Amino acid sequence: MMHIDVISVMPELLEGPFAHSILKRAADKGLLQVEVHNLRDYGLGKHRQLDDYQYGGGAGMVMMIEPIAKCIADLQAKRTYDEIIYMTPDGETLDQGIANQLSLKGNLLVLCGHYKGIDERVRQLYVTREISIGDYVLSGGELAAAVLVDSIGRLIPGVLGDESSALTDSFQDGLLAPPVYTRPADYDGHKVPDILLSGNFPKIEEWRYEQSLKRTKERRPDLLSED
Ligand code: 6GU
Repeated sequence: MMHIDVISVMPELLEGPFAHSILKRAADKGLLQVEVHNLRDYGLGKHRQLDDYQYGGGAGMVMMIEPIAKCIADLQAKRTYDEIIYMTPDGETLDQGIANQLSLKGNLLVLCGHYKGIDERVRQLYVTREISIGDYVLSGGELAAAVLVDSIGRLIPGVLGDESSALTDSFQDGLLAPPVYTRPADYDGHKVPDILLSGNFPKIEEWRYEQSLKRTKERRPDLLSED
């Protein structure tokens, strides 16, 4: 079973996403276990301090290395990690390829940043991979971690009900997904394309591929010109 530990100063932010959605299904099926660890438990002194002013001056507090190091050491006593991932806007941008790669791993540790960031030495000494979820700034890494873990969890074989459904996602083949329809076949004169009602599956697959290509050209030409 895949295991993902998440270190956070705001574990409440992660409870909702992990208790519901696809991740709950994955946990119930014994395919993925996600555990959130409260960094506050490792804070320094009676105030359980986690952050301090930055050397050299400047606005914003920085997360100290000692609580993070203690927390990681505790977790490493139980598990060996394939990757220690730091969620940060200056990391590599998450895409389907990264989610695919990480879904094949056994144990992951995900560290959520807060405040102005974490002491650079945490990154040098512990972090093996740095991931962002896009070019905008969130107040903390928690929501980004929820996105990352969801994108990984749904790719673990057996998590999704229909085994093939992750394969037909947008991006899985480098293209956007084609349009889909369900009942009624005619909604107030707005009809479902005839081909989908034809029962001719090879033709339907061809149509879907054409639609994927058309949609990708129109909306995301960058996906077609890469590599
Ligand atoms: Cl991983 N963290 C924060 N704080 N903001 C982000 C992000 C991560 N990815 C995009 N924006």
